[in-house]
Amino acid sequence: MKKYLKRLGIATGLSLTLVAAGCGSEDASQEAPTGDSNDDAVTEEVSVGEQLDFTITGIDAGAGIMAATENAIETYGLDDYQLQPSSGAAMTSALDAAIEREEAIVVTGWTPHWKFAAYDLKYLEDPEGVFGAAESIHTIVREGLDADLPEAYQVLDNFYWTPDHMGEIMVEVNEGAEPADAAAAWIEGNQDIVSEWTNGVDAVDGEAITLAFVAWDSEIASTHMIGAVLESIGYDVTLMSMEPGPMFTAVATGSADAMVAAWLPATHESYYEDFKEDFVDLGANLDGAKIGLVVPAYMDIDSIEDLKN
Ligand code: PBE
Repeated sequence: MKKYLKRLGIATGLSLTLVAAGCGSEDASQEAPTGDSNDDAVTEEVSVGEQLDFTITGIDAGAGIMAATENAIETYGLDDYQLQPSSGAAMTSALDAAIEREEAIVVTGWTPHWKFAAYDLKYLEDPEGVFGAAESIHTIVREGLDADLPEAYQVLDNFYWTPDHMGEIMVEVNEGAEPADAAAAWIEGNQDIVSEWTNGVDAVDGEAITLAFVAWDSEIASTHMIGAVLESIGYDVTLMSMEPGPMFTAVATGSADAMVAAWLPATHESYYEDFKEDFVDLGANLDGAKIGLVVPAYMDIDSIEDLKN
């Protein structure tokens, strides 16, 4: 594989520090030809892969974006790379630490997500289309919910918002708010939108409903929000956090009543195909979602293909 020759600039803090330390030693200054500028001293051959330690920082192993990234590694021939599983929270703290030092990092990223408001980031282009085009997030309920809890069914069927709406809750939570508090504040400030989901729906008297979700930042926001809306019309709401496979299983078997966290058509395609006969898909609650590989804007690459260099 032909290695890409990279001229290190200010952005690659670690290498610059190493070179600077070298220059400070007597040996290095003796070896350096007279008149050598600092600029030349920081020119090195470090491939993008080496800068990244051939690691893609991932999230929880069952996430759809992890399977898609394995597929990208295969499709783009990124044979030397490993996909490091972690969690959504560990991924964003690795991103934060790398940006703090202006180091190279590539993460499994998705929109809506607060990280795009907090940092200057970019998606790597995906000319092979491995990560699919725009995604929608669907609301899925158990068989029989329309008969058993018709008011909840109506609200869940009506629920539709935008990536910006979801983002407002995510940003608050990232800044330290409890998800329930951030959801309540959003509902308070967006009565016009929420009333479109609840208008004409009768109040209920403490009937129990359980919502399954995975603790991804986006789904923490949406599930707490819609849970609070259901509480506002009288439901006794339980939010159950679980892994992605169990989330789909729970709604398919009826151990959970609903979820608002199915990313389709691509991200959760395999889970969806496994269970689609056993639950009811109420369609999109959000359009314009996206998954892909994400890097800090200061990195000198634009496409997943560039990871090979
Ligand atoms: N995500 C957020 C999930 C769906 C929601 C993109 C991390 C996934 O990859 O499965």
